[in-house]
Amino acid sequence: MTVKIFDTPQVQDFLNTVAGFEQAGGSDRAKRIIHRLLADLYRLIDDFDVTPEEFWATVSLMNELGKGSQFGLLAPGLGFDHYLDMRMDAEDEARGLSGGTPRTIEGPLYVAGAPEAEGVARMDDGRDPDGETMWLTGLVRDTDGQPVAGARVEIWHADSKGGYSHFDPSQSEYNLRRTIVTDAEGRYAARSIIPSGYGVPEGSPTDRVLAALGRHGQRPAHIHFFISAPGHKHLTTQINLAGDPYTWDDFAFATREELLVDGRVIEEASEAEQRGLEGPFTEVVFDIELARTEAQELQSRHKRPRALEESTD
Ligand code: MBD
Ligand code: FE
Repeated sequence: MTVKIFDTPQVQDFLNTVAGFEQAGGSDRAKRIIHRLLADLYRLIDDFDVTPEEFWATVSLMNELGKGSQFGLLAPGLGFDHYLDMRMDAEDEARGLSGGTPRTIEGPLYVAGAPEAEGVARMDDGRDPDGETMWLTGLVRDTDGQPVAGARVEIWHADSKGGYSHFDPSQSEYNLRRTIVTDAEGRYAARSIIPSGYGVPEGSPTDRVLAALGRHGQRPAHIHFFISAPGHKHLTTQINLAGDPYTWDDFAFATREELLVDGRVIEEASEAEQRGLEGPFTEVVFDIELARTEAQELQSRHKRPRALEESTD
């Protein structure tokens, strides 16, 4: 038998009590948000006749997600990260702050405190036997085309197996993570290895949620960037290496047409020599355009708990 009780005064009064509406203390915003969230969930339980078995299986799944620190992984899979991007894009548009290279999601695998270099850096530790040499370079300019010298370009990406240092204990500290400061011409350059795509760990709680939706947990090969410079809007973005089967089938919904980059294989020894490389390599060029702003709060990345980053609240 199915019953519907959500709209009764008893349930509505109960929700007000649970959300702390009758208490003087606490945060008004927290109360209103929790009230809405619980009301939506109570109604969902009523509408879908969620059984106690289903409810407690979900609680257990959430415990497992938490135990594995996987909420930050499930979030992009459920589109939250991209949804926040869509909201920030709309906000920029409304404030007349659009223009420049588009943003896309940070993801859960950034680690603060990577080594810094001026102009050029080597990012890989040379220990990935399948690592194919990549030369990653580009110019940072403002939206008027003026080069931005001294811009901080933070780059992080996966190895040839799709693993990220810090989270993959088999890699050395800060492998494939660097901060490069652009030179007088606004250029950054990195020697690294071509990253592989990422896959959500098989059988993990995140994987099980995606499987229930008939979805996979794969990301195309990509490289993450934070770019910042005084007087310019902080940019969080990624590039995708073109030709990946998951380019338009990213479980994290981060692909944007403007951020697709074609790697160019270069065989000439003279070209390698110019860059201090020993053999054939793939050159990946990503030029970045930063929007100008005097607003200080738009010039740095948003606060978020991150690995090895001191929390600020
Ligand atoms: C990643 O490498 C990533 O960038 C995202 C968004 C989610 C999981 C793994
Ligand atoms: Fe990633």
